[in-house]
Amino acid sequence: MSSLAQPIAAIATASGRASVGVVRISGQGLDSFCRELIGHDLTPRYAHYLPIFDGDGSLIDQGIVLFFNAPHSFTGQDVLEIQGHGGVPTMQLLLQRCLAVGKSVGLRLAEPGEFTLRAFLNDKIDLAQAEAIADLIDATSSAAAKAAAASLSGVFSNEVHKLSEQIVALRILVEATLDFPEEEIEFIEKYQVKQQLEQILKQMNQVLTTSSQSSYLKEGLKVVLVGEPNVGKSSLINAICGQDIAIVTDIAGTTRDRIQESLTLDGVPIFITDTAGLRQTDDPIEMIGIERTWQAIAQADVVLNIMDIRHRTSPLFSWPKKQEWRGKEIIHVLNKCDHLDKLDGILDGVDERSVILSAKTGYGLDQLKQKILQIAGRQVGEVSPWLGRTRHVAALGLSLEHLNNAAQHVAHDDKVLDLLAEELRLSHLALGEITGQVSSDDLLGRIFSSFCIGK
Ligand SMILES: Nc1nc2c(ncn2[C@@H]2O[C@H](COP(=O)(O)OP(=O)(O)O)[C@@H](O)[C@H]2O)c(=O)[nH]1
Ligand SMILES: [Mg+2]
Repeated sequence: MSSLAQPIAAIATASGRASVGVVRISGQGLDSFCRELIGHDLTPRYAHYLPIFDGDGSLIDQGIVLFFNAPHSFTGQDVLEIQGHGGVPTMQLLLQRCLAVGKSVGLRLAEPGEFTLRAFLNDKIDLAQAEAIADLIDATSSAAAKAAAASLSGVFSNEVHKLSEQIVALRILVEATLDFPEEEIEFIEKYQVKQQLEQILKQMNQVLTTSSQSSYLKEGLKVVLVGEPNVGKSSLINAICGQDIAIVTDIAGTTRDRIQESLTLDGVPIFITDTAGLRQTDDPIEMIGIERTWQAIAQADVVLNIMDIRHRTSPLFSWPKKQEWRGKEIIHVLNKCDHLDKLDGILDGVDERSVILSAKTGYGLDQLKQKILQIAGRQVGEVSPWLGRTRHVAALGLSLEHLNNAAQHVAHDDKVLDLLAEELRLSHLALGEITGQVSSDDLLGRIFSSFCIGK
């Protein structure tokens, strides 16, 4: 990773036609650079309206120049922001002029995410907050943007810190008692270790659930439509997406390959897949389609088990042992309800994840969408408390696993303190990866390289 001392510059705004564009520079001790570029000293945090001249004395642009002196800036270093007119040539000229003036101090172009990386390395923000900046910029819905803004303000990091602090408090107690093994049992009772562990486990489970549900806002929910031929899968994907993307006929086996479409439900990106109907067949092409259906099920988060309401047969019931179903959220869709005169009592005693629907008339479609959103942990219009990433979910899962092991040791063993200490250490370590207290160069490289330049 590159040296923090070297100053960096980039155009921070998107390239194109815009009223304003920003060139941003970060480095240690930019005073002399500013003096040479502008001609005089700059008052920190003051909006200077100034001309910027090229090397030959010709005017490039007039704009607002802001100087943030270290450590009171986004990166924690001196930061200069030049707001010029947002055309591409003007922005390029301003950047080139900065690079020319800054040559003597080693000013170079910034890499993607390098300003944010500096903010992280200078303890201005933690790793989860740094990720939230990228998530805020990349958000594809207002719900995802609001959740990312909450993460950036530190809501998620605070939850992780609270968990960390409780584990640390317990670690200190355990490690202090390690040298006195004869006091183990009294120790566990005296400090109510069991109860403390239960309390932390409960909290961690809640944080994990919210993180995993909110990660759907960013990463989307993979939904697959599955059923016997002719139950109305293709009709339903068309109805959900509001357009004819799949061929619908009453000839069984019409859909031979997977058809994918994406849409947004209340801010949650949904990737929906129509599949070939599952049945026993000798047709080699249909067999390939059916193989792909099983693959689609294996990759999905949610399975819509579509049935004809009059027969209610399903591959889920014919092949219940297929491992592809494992861990999937399943919604049972009783389609073609327009064939029935009366719908009363049909859902009595049936799994609550069932919906009566007609892909033909649209009956039940809103209810189905609600059920899909519920799986993503969302009530319509609700703001998620923060935005999780898969990385956070994995780290929380690992931390939880070690905490569970710790609880097991306490529950089953007498001489447990050293094992308990080790599990608590590993649990704490996993949490540290979320906020970046423990992080490798490799991890940082992967996170920051996905940023846009100038951020
Ligand atoms: N009456 C009625 N017919 C439907 C409904 N959904 C699908 N169909 C009909 O059932 C047949 C098979 O539909 P299709 O969507 O191709 O089923 P798939 O094989 O599961 O993809 C077509 O003739 C559709 O028009 C529904 O809700 N009501
Ligand atoms: Mg079909």
